[in-house]
Amino acid sequence: MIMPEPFEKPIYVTRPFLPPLADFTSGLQEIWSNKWLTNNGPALQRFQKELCRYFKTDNLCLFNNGTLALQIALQGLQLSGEVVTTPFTFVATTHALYWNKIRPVFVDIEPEHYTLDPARVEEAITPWTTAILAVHVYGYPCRLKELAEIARRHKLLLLYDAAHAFGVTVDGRSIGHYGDLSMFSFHATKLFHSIEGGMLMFSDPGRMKVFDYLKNFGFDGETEVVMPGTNAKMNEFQALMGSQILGHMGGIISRRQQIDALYRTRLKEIPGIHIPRLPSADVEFNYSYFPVEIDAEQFGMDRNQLYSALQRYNVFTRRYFYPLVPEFACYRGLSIKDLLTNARRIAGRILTLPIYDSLGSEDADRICDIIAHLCLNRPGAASKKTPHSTDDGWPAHLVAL
Ligand code: T4K
Repeated sequence: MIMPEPFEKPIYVTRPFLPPLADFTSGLQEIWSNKWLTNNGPALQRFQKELCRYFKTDNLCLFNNGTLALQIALQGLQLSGEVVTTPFTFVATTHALYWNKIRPVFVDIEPEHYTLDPARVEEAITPWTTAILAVHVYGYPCRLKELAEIARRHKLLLLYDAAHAFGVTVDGRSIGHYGDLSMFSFHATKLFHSIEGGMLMFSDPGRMKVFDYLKNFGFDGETEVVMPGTNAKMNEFQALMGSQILGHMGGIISRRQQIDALYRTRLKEIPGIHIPRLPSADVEFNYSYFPVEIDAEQFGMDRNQLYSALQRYNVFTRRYFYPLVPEFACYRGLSIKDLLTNARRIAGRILTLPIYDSLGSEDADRICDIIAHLCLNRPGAASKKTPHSTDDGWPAHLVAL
């Protein structure tokens, strides 16, 4: 194998899609002439209508980010006590519970797609449990039917953090139609974004008014405040960006699908790399992340060593989601009954590789070359060293870095 060279420019785990600048500029002209920058302006109203068409629902509400959307959801639903949730997520999922003084009860995930294990959820339910908060992590749908059945039997609300799941459908319906409520994040790092942004989608139209109050200080008209709300409104620039990207979603997802396919073909040949299989045929997937698990013994170096080695090649992968949420200082004191065996093992092995629409196939191929090279030249794989390798198995030109 030819020794791969480091990338000249950094390759990040993701890069945002941006609409053609000329399109955005003409949208800005409208904002300039309206002089309406935020507070339910015309761009926001248009974006909301477009999303209603996209998601085939009227029950959605926009926010300035996903975290506040989730916090407001929990507040608006007046949840309290305990909520059964996953430790394998971005910390914002848990923070939203804490901001509402709700105790997170962490239970384990299933090993295939890293979503909540329904059997563990059921075991964790107590008289204080008010809801289940599950995460469609990396866009992989949770066990929708099992969780719905548990929620129904125990009279719990079923909430989904669908931050990663824009564009995912199950049986032809957006994943946002499952459960009582879903939160989508439109952050710049997501495959669909509005710079920052978030959305709630919910089954009960009666919730809309409360969410609208809560994101706008609780105002009902000009002279009345009906509840102590906060400020979580999406502004016109965010709405314009989201609106312009929505039309490109088909192309964005199919380009990601090509990269996903390339990675799968190339990486399956490398020992010690486990690639989660794609979701079942009833799911239209969004390819929002490309997680792999590293088996240190077979690969020859552990996940952290690979993460660091790739950085020397200018490839900046991420360890989403390591450490697990309960291992952060602010949650370490919580007593957790579940051993979280799968979650702990996976957090120690997971690595998310770069995937985004503007990543060239030749770049994805080169990332695979680098990973293959690092595996072949790992310390101890003496018989397989290339002539360019140093004694400890590192490529010579990297030792000085
Ligand atoms: N629930 C879940 C399951 C979530 O994953 C998230 C957010 C939330 C809730 C909360 O939703 P939001 O309140 O964020 O809407 C990022 C994002 O900030 C966060 O939105 C996301 N999840 C989380 C998984 O990842 P970081 O700290 O890893 O992002 P950062 O700034 O290191 O960006 C990663 C890479 O992306 C950079 O190395 C380069 C690239 N990048 C990033 C930005 C911001 C760009 O190329 N351009 C950019 O503008 O948290």
